[in-house]
Amino acid sequence: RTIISLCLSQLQREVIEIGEVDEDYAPIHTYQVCRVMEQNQNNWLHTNWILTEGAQRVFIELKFTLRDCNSLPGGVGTCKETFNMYYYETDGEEDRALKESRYIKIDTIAADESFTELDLGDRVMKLNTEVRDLGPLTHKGVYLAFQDLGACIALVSVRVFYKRCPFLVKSLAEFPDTIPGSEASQLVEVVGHCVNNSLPLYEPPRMHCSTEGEWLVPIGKCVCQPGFEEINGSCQVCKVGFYRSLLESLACSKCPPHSVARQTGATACSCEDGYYKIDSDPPNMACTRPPSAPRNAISNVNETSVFLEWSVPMEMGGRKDVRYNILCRQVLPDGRGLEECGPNVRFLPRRVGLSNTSVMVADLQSHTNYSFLLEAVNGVSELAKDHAKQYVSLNVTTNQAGMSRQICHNSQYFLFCQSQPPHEFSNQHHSCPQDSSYTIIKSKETEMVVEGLKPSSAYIFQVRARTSAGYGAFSRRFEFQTSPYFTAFTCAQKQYCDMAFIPMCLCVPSLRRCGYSKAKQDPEEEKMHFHNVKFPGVRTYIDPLTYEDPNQAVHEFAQEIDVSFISIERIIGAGEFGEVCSGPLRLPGKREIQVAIKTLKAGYTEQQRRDFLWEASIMGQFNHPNIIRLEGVVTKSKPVMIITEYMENGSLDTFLKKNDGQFTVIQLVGMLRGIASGMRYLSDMGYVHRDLAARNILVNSNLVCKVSDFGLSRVLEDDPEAAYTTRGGKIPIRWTAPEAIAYRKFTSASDVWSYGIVMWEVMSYGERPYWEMSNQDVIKAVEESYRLPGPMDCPEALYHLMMDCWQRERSNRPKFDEIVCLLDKLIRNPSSLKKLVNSSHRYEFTPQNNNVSKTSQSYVKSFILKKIYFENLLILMLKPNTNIYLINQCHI
Ligand code: ACK
Repeated sequence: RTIISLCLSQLQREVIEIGEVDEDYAPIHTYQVCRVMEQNQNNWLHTNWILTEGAQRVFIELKFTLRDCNSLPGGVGTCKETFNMYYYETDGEEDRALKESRYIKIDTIAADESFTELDLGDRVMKLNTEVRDLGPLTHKGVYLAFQDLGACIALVSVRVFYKRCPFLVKSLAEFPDTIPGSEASQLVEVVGHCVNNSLPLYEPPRMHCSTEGEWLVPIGKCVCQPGFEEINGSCQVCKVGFYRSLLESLACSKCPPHSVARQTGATACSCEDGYYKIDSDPPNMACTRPPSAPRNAISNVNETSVFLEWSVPMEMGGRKDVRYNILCRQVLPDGRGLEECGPNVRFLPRRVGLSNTSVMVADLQSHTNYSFLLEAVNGVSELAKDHAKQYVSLNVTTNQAGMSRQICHNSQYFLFCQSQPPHEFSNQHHSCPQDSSYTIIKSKETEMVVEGLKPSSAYIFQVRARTSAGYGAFSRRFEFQTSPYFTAFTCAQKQYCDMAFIPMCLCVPSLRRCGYSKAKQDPEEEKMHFHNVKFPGVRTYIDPLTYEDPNQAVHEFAQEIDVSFISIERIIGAGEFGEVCSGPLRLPGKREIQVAIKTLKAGYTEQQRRDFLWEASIMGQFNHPNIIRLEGVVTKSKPVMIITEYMENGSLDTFLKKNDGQFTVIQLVGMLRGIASGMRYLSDMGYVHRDLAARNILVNSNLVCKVSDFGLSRVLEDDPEAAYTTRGGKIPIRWTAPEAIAYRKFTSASDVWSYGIVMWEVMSYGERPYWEMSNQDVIKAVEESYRLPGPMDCPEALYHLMMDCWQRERSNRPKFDEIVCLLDKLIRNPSSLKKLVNSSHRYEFTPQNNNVSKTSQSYVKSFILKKIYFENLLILMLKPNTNIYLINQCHI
């Protein structure tokens, strides 16, 4: 508090200045007035001009005594028990201050205690203390004045002061002496400055000065700058052999192994000769060196493949980031030396940067000598230029090539038969039935399109190859049926020959053929051909379960992102494991992008962490415009996060409900095409989604739909739609094919069924499949051949496709590539979408089942909200916006 000096002078002579002593005989000086018996009193006392020194609010403390009017002899008359206090602001001393009219009233002051004659006799001073504050003040100074209107008072003291927050040093930051603001609860923010070799940590230190003159709410702080540490409130330099590099660390630390600090005040330690550090190594990490060579290398030759295996180096160089590189050299005949292996040799999983201690080298030449050099490297190998590379070498000789490794570069023969019933066929001759017509087409290409086929007709296709050694056997026979829509068929084939030049060819109908195949072959057999035969260049999905250590799977497929590159800005939803947020991702050297951030909530178990990161291990294997893209994972800090591309329009079901009726049919078909294309990619990769539904599709700002939710799609624990079946598994009943519900037969064909349901969801703008029917009723109805009716305004061609996806026999359902092709055709030819499902076809009971009446009863019941009987009429209240038609009045 700062006391402002003042002295009082009277405006009128009635106020008497008296020098007295108090009860302790200390001298006191009072101003008194006591003209209680006289009318019209107006006695003034004013102060000198008080310089307020910049204070915007001043406090006035008054001490006074006041006589109780009731104790006065002769009645109270005009006696008063209060007086008034006034002020007048100016920038300097003024004569006008002596004019009463200029003053502004501060308050009327009453006494808490008044005294009587008795008190006087006892010499008891009943001293009152009152404090008033005044502000906001805008001038340099102020006059105060006291007005008496007929009381008996003695003003003993007037103290005028203001409050200030005093100079302060806190957490190495200095805050200046500060005058508070003028408003009662106002806080004045003051930025401190770091003293004594200190720096602000994260942000400049701040404190807040209250009107009470107290420092409040400290924010930020200063810490000693690198090379210094805080001891007893001041920054002391680090000693020799010690360093401090990070503002966050408290004290100087001893240099880590193989590093030194030769001077005081070191901010980092330098590596001893032969030891190195890379920028990403933390400062407290020891300096390291390159590893020694791998040990115990062995090889295992299998035909023209070699499996190489080795043990970790004896000396890892002090680092954990050891990787292995393979140098492959072919030994040329006749001592002509060595030649680096060409690009045809395949290394699985790769040639350089291997984290495991084994590699498979495939597609080597048969009966050839090779020399392999295995090298171990780590993060500092690049820096250690003087360090001689250490290899271990292995010499191997390949054997004869097996059946399946050499690509023939000769002619192929494609054979087409138009056939009715399938006949037994031999491998030596073409197998067209005698009564069928056939065509042989010779081609050097490995893919061909056959057009002009008859719609809805059966065909058989085989292929054989010819090399310089002669003809090979015919391939396995592919039977297929052209659809009502497609009369073109593409066959692509890959063929492999063994070294004896007997061409044995495998033919794979093109994964991209546009035929609407209804092949009768066993789907299991078909799958074997599509998925289990791994052709070079066809990528397959790797189940993270095949990794002993799930963390390894995550880091194999997902990039680790430093959390400092991510800013969390908004929470956009709640996921199974924690919040889903969004914000910008700024990777160095890349343009900033918006991302979705799935977080793992605190307090998770190791199992939950694994389950959470499972999704990243799967998603990281995919790269397709209709599959949600994984940007990376954050596992080195908490919370653990999965970072994916950001999809502005969120999940498809909610998006469609929000925009009911807003899109053209072409836009909706475009969305469906995208989903089918994503699913085609997944099925080509051999991945079965198991939970394909509109809620698991995300939509971006360009209406591009992407398949997401690979989380626990294997067990579906996270889908609120998933219900327990009688067999104990959890399944989203409404989206799942009957065979998957009944005996867990999940295949790409069951994904196709779900895709049909997604089509229905899209065309009905997010309607719930089977509405409010119970799961049990849905299972029963589907079993009884009931299928969802065509959504309102749905093109017939799309509804036919949905119905095909819901074929009971899974091999009769279209494949995803066929679906993509059909949708492409529809988009190219919009008039094919003009014909809408008419109202009588907006239901579907296939004639295979005679239980129509039973089914229809339970089906119709699901639309009835309320039954009202009115006289002899039955009124049914039906659900709004549903496709209702009358099947049979009697049944209703
Ligand atoms: O329907 P939504 O808005 O879309 O609410 C859910 C929520 O997070 C919980 O899953 C949204 N979401 C999930 N992944 C993404 C993403 N990559 N981009 C945008 N939103 C997302 C989802």
